[in-house]
Amino acid sequence: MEFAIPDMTCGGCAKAVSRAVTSQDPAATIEVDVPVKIVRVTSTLAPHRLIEAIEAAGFHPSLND
Ligand SMILES: [Cu+2]
Repeated sequence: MEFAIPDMTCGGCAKAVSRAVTSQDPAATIEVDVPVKIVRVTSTLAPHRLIEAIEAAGFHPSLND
């Protein structure tokens, strides 16, 4: 799945988002592209679980189709 996170602007944000995802699914594969503000995640979890975790870290993700 792929999330657009417009307020992810630097490596620190990327780290915080990655941490939020792995807190929910330690086995998740995460690919962060800061310049285009996109995060790709391979996980067995439902997208809303990860959205909630990323929001709790202070960001505003939306799921891309
Ligand atoms: Cu940042």
